Amino acid sequence: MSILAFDLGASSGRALLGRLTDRKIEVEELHRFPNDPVQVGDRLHWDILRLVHEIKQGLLKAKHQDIALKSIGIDSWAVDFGFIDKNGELVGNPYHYRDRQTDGAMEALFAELPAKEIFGRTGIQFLQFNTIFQLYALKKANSPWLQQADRFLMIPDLLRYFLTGDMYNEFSNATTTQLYNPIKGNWDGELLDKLGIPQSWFGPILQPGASAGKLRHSVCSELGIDSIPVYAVAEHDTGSAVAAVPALDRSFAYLSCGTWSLMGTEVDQPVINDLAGELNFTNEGGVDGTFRLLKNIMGLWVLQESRREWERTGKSYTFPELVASAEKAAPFAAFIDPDDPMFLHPGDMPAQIRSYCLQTGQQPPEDVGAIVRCILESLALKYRYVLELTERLSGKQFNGLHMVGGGIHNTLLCAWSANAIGKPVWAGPAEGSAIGNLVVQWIAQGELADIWEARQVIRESFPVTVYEPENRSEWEQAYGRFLQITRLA
Ligand code: LFR
Repeated sequence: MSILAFDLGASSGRALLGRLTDRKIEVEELHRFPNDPVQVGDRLHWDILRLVHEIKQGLLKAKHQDIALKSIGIDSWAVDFGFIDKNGELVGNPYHYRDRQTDGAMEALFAELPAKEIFGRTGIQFLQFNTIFQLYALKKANSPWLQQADRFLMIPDLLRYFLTGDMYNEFSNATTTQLYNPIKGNWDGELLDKLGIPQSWFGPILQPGASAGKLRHSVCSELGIDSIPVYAVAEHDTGSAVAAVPALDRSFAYLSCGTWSLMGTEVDQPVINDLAGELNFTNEGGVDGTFRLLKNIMGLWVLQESRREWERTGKSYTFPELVASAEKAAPFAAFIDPDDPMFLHPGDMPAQIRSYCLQTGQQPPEDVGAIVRCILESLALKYRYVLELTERLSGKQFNGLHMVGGGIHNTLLCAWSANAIGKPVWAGPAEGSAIGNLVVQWIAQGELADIWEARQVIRESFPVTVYEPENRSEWEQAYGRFLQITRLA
């Protein structure tokens, strides 16, 4: 019997079909579709109704291939949301977290509510696009949405609602709002009161693996299919990706590598203390009561945006071409801190990189190969920095790094990451989020015992490529210079 995972990522959305036979997972991409944000005037939106359409197309493809589906689950990136009014209708068209509405919102809110208190209550790192700041920005802008809103749903909650008619908030995503209190195990009512946000918007929280209803009658009759159970999975894509890390050792470090790079370790209890606050680490809710103690790193976004910029100016390169050009460029010529806020919004990244280099007294990279090399080396070195912070904060020592997600197709980045951290990188699987989504459905159905059996089965089903560290002394020296230039030291 097959199940389906809808995984909505920044470069595309996918419907991945999963089959589990004799402890072997097989996956097949049934449907792939664009998930581009839509700029309207100054605002950056989700194309939310198109996604409902694409999900239905995925279900239709299953029908046309005579695939009987036992269940489906949906995951996507965190923090974004929509509102439902009291008639059950969508209010407005959800914003994308890279919209500029939250520029300055963090600082403005901190003047009213100290950062320390917010972190103490939620254990979530400060990123300007967190839901709490998006809501604050909507309030400051007197958005009429706030008058119309009756319920708050994160994007996968919203899509699930459109498919099932049932409204639930899923746990892993709920934690990323920075409105959830992991100590209380519920929405932080006092925090919501202080922000002037109605508690009544926030509904019951489902754990990954809970039943979340079934396809509603209207969807089934439109598509001519029987109803299918829908599960809450780790609907935060990073939660699903970490569920799919094929670790055998319970104390492991991971890097979920895609548009974002999310690096950290899994913990049983959130780590909420001064050091975690100072290092701006987060505690995002995971599968089986775990938490992801991690830090966001801007990731391949800077490369993806550079490519888009080159394309806009008439020069198209494939990712393999870009990587090949980087390999030929001079090593360690210039570094950026990929997490500088100047790289957050969509835009002309090569120009931003040049201006970062000028500001930090470096010769800016000029040609494509030099720019790509600068991005990839800087990412690998930032991984080293964050891995060391993860060890310091968690008190664990890691003997290597698990990399999962589409970014592992970039073998140069994997190899350089191993060089930068001076430890092996174990890369795989690439479809981390979708596989994590699938295994949580199988755990819910009793096909897999728990997350540890799931990880074992993933390990036996998908190849893991090992990258051993090389050129240690050059990378060690480069790391010293990187820390100085980026002022991280
Ligand atoms: C990765 C991710 C990160 C989150 C960012 C924005 O896709 O979900 O975990 O910080 O996107 O939501």
